[in-house]
Amino acid sequence: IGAAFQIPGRFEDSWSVKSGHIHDTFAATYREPGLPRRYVHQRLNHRVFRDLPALMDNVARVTGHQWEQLQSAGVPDSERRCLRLISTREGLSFHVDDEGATWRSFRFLEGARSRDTIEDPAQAFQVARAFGSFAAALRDLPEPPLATTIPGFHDLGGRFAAFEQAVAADSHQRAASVSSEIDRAAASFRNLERLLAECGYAELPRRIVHNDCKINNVMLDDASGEGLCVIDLDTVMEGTILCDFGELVRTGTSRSPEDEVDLASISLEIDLFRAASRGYLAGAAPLLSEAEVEILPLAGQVMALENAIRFLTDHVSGDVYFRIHREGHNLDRFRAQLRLVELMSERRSEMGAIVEEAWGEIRARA
Ligand code: GN1
Ligand code: MG
Repeated sequence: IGAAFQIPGRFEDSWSVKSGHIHDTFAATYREPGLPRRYVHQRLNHRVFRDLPALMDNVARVTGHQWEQLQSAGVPDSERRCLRLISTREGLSFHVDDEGATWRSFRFLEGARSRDTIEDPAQAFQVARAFGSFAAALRDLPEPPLATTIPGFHDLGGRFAAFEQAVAADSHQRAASVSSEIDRAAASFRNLERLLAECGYAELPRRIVHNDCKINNVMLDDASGEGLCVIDLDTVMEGTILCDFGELVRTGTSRSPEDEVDLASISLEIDLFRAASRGYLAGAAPLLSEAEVEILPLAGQVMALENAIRFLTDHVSGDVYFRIHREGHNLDRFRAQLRLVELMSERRSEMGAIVEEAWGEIRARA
């Protein structure tokens, strides 16, 4: 595959990067004159993303825009602060192999890594600021609008309807064994639907956002700990700040993994929430309206429930969407996410006070 791309060196070795639930990711070393250089090769999931050329056009435009911004601001170390796509030998952004699979390649980001769980507030701040700045940097992306790579991606009502359909179809005869989970998901959805309507969710501005602000989608510098580069740009398209902040809170304010089976061990850590709020607001400040800030305390709950519903849908449907590593994995993910919904619901007013305080500090500084 590497031979299809503009990689000057000789292939040495490659290994599989087992992170992410969607694509197949590999890293490889090539011996270039004088030094070994590493690249990332990804085989893209065409069942999840139906129009891969449109997706790659989005990614090329977004990374190109980031690169131009970094260059014109004279930021040192620019090549470590945004993804760098490698063109094919024909000058395209992707390669289709003999089996019809679509591949893309990036420069490997040396001396940086992502985390699946947050270790301390400083890390939460760094990840959050990187995502906030990412959204702010895209506010002047030139026309035309980006393609919608997954229709209805964060349409909670649509996700719930799909869930109900999957339960009704019950293609793997699993619904009966999870009937109490199905009821809890439905009750939680009804409750949140009402809260969102009260908070003016439908009127939120639509912007170009990341749409998948899971903490492991930021690369942190090994030496300084700085949030260097936002990755996983496949769902960058129109959306809301609520979903970005919510996904960050879902994944970054508990130290438990997404699929924790010991539900009693899951906790919401308010120091991590405070750091994430400060970081995100600092990064996205040039962009945010008051209405967007006001709804943020509800965001984590929304995204935990959205993911919970998607995991349970996938369990009932026979695990066709998210890669699983054990039997019942999507059900474990569902239970852990629903536990987070409960915890966040209990502490919503506390989170509200923190967001208000952090926003006040930023406005005072401005
Ligand atoms: C998927 O690809 P990855 O692992 O970063 C999913 C997200 C979910 C997440 C749950 C395109 O993200 O929406 O929130 O898993 N991405 C897509 O862990 O569906
Ligand atoms: Mg990812």
